[in-house]
Amino acid sequence: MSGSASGWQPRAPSGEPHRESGGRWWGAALKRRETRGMLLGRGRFTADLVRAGMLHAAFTRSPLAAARVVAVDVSAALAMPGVAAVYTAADLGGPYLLAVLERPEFTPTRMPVLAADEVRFVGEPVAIVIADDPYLAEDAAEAVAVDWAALPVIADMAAATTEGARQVHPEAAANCLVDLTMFTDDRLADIFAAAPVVVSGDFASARVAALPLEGRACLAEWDERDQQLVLHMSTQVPHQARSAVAQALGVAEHGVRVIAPDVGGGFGLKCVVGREEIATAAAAGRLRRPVRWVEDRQENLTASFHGHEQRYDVQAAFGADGAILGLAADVRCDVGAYSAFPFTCAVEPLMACTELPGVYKVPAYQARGRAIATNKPPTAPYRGVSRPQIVLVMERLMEKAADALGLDPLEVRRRNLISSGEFPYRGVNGISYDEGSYRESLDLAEKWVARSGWPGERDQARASGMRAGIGYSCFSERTGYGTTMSQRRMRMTPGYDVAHVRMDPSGEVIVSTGTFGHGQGHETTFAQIVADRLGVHPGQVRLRQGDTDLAAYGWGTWGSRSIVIGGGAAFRAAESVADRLRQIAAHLLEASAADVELADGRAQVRGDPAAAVPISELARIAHFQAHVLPEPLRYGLEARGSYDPPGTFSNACHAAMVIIDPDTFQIRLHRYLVVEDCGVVINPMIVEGQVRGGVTQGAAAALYERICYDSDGQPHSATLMDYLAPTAAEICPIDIEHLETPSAHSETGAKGMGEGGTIGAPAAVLNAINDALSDTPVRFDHIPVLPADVCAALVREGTA
Ligand code: MCN
Repeated sequence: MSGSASGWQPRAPSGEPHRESGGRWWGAALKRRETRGMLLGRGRFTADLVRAGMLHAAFTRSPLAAARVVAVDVSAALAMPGVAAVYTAADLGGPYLLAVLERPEFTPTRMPVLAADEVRFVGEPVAIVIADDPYLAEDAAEAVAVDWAALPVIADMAAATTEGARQVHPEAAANCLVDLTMFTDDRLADIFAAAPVVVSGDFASARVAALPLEGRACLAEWDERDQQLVLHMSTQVPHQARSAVAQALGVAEHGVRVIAPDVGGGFGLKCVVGREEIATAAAAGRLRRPVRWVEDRQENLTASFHGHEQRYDVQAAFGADGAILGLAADVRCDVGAYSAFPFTCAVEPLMACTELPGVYKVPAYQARGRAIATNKPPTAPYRGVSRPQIVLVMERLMEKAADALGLDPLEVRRRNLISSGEFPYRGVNGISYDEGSYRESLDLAEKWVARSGWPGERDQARASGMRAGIGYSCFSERTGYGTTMSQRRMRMTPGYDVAHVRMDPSGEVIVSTGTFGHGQGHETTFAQIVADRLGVHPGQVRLRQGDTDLAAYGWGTWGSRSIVIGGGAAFRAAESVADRLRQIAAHLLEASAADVELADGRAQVRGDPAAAVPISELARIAHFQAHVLPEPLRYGLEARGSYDPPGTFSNACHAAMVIIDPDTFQIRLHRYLVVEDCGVVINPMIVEGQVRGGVTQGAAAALYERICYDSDGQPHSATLMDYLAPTAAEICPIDIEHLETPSAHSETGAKGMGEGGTIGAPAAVLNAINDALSDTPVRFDHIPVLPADVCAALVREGTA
């Protein structure tokens, strides 16, 4: 643990081994070992997988947002040369996915693998076509003749909640799939009545797409020898994909093996299971031939899972000194037509209501959260899961209160931040916040911004006729929570994870895990953790992951859980193997195991360099000369570790500077700073890469990205011409400072951080935009803010 009173301290400069932990590889900025292959074009993505006799799948999809399926005629498609099969829902026996939250407020709805009687969004699949090549499959998919009977479209939450609106699902009254009153407080009415200042807002964030480089994709093949369906799939959650296939197709879990190749980005889109992969698996099982499906960009933008379309109606009461007195929120999430498996559509309202107070001390709180069904694609837990939105809400409220009270907005934040001496802090939401550096990160960010001359640059830009502004956001990121997730009451509750560490006869190490890094650099960081424990070089440690036949059950990678849970499990397993190595060395060196140290590839008796044996020699003896060892040490060098932590909060403060062109109203990100604290940093280079990627996604949500639909539920952002994703040219350099508050709820002291960049950026950018407009009455509470929004608002105010 660190030496300072608050438990935090500046970490060692990038690249230096982490000495505090006593480790030699923790804290080292080792190059990502998985990157070289990718850069040389040697990645192996699902679309790279080819099999002899492989067939290709394409889907016949609905052109309407809401319609009854009157009849499907597949004869023309089937008659096309090279078409091997066409299956409808009836042909497959009507398989479906059912995600369940075990709460009375939740209405379970089935997501059919192929729609049978009714379609609920443009792009919903009604038939799968299997053909010799992908182009032929697409042509044949278009040749499937469907007789549609159009239904009135529920295109948005306003339409869905209008009195007497048609129900997207007959079982979901008022189109509400879940309605949760999470917190109530009888004192709030009096608090609001008496408060010197009450601020409020109608905050909104647009529907966005995760935009992985490779979209969803799979190759399903029947293994006759093992009598097993093998599904190679671009997924973050191989075991949940296996469970989904087994449940939907009614087969034993051991009859399915899911293997994830390289994944070209997941970002939450791939932590749920799609229907296309199940239909492809069903087709391969029937045809006993390999079948591959690779989503194209249009399908990815229109027919996969989206994220983050939310509205918040929030009021907050503040005292004259800036202290927040009460908070009341009504949260509505447009979750589209279905509940995604296994998390359910409640994941966003649940997260929003539970975590809204965030890093601030809120004494009285009430929150209602709803998931509203519409005729749009379902949503998945996109990176950050409601936290980009709730941070935006709280950070806007801080600014509004400061405005109303005539106080400095950063002072208002300080007045409310949970501070050292108050940890562990039990929030009004029932959450226990472990030690963090909320205040320290804000202090450092403010100093850094001043020292780096941002205010001067802002003044200069303003003097030259531009609009320029600086914005901040403070937030925490709950990471690595295991079975404590059971509070949500999902029928499939994510929890602990497992790791298996074994040393082979040459002294090299294989680690298999139930987590699945798909771009986060686990091959490197997990190797650093295990190498430290075993006293070997990280280059000797190989990670095996993403294969359901390798780990008993694992929960994959999402929710910034891997370093804490998977890394903790690997730490424990490696510790057990290290114990065994120490005992074998002690036996050979005639010493006490407690005196044996493992480092630099040697087992050595402490203080006696001559009394040492190479670890590779211990491995050789353990395997090839086991008879020289006493009975309990004879059975190889391996151990299983598992870990189920309660969760730990990392935290950060972001600062952004934007410049708005007064003629074109284009908003340019000019400067960006992140002060982050993810506890013990295992690999600073990887953490910084994660931060930069996350900030880019969050800034994109604030400035560019939105999926649009018209009132008929037709998508208007079906290509990357219409859906604006930033390139490197739009993102400014991102400076990063680290603080380190080691977590007591993590074997390594590390806290997760994989979503933080995305969580903090929208609020910081939005506050910067509002600061740039501070000489006008215009303020925005929604994202993205587009040049057209700025132009229209300034024209309206007569200040353009
Ligand atoms: N790390 C570290 N020290 C710490 C914390 C983390 O060295 N104190 C390292 C970890 O070892 C890991 C990486 O940073 O290599 C991220 O760790 P963690 O915070 O545990 O997050 P996960 O590995 O569980 O990744 C999930 C997170 C999420 S939720 C999304 S969404 C996301 C993200 O990661 N999707 C990504 N980053 C992504 N990056 C890529 N390239 N692709 C995605 O799809």
